[in-house]
Amino acid sequence: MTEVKLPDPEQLAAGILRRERAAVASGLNLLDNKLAAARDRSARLLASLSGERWLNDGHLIGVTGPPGAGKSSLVAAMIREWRLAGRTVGVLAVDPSSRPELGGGALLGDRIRIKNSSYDEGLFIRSLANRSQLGGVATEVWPMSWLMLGCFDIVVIETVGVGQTEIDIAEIGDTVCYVAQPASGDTIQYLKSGIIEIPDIFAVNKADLGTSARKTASELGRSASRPDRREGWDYPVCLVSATTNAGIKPFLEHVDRHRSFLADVGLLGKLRSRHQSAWVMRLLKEEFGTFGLDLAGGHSIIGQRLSENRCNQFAEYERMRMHILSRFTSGKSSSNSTR
Ligand SMILES: Nc1nc2c(ncn2[C@@H]2O[C@H](COP(=O)(O)OP(=O)(O)OP(=O)(O)O)[C@@H](O)[C@H]2O)c(=O)[nH]1
Ligand SMILES: [Mg+2]
Repeated sequence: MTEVKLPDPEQLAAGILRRERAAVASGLNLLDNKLAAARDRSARLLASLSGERWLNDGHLIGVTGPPGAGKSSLVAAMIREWRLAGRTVGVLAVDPSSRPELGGGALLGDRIRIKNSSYDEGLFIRSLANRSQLGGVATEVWPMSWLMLGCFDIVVIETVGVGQTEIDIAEIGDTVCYVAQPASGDTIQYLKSGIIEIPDIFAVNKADLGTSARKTASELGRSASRPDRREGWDYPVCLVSATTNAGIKPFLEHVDRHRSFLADVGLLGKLRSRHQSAWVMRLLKEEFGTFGLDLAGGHSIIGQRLSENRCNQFAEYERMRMHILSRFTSGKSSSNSTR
């Protein structure tokens, strides 16, 4: 078997922070590589990218909703506005349209290129085919979104689905936008029955269809008034049309307003740190199983260690991995603290 040369994580991190496209692409590939040697380097890469910035800067936005609601079209419209305003954007599209039988993974990219033919340094799109099929968002999407947060003002994650996917996306994004399809009762039923969490912002797309979109918007407005709403936030329902561009600017104002809200009430850093802990737990469990989690001290010790090093949870993650690996190899199985 030929050995694939893996990039040096520290050099890669430096290139990513300078927003070099080749470094961003290579970093994302590394995070997506499941080989044991690559996992070591991925953890080192993430550790060298961590810092205060990850608690305070940028905006991670999840865009989710049922198939065909117009998520990719809406993301393309959002990108156009952001780029006009000079903001840099990274996109992770977990896009079922990128199924190979439908012609590959560039649908969103193609759509944007149509309007924006020149090469754009401030925009990076990565399509991930078939990553949400096991009822949730694949674990690699989370570190990938954080890598992008290291070098873009705005990072968007587009996912399709209902149920677990929304819960997962709510554990990645600062702001979750739900794109609803006009005249589809499903979303309202899911909301009422609590199957989906309340997203921070609703976008009822295809407003150009007229009455059906307006009706869906007003029904959603009523259904979203559940008691588990976050205090101080108004959960706006926006009517938009990705095709005609109607309503996109006001919708984006709500998106920005949500980030300001989180920052003002001191929730942004807390939310991110909580999300990071949840994903570190998931990554450790995926790699080592519950036995591995126990070797690192169990849930509460791991949670405590992560919260003590909030700015650099990936470095903490790397230390825990190393510890578990050494325990595996030395054959010890005590579940004491890793200190
Ligand atoms: N009339 C109208 N059609 C739209 C609008 N936005 C998207 N569409 C159409 O809706 C269809 C689905 O759009 P996509 O953007 O691919 O939807 P999606 O939610 O990303 O779809 P999946 O990723 O496959 O789940 C396409 O045929 C679009 O042209 C809109 O604002 N108005
Ligand atoms: Mg799509």
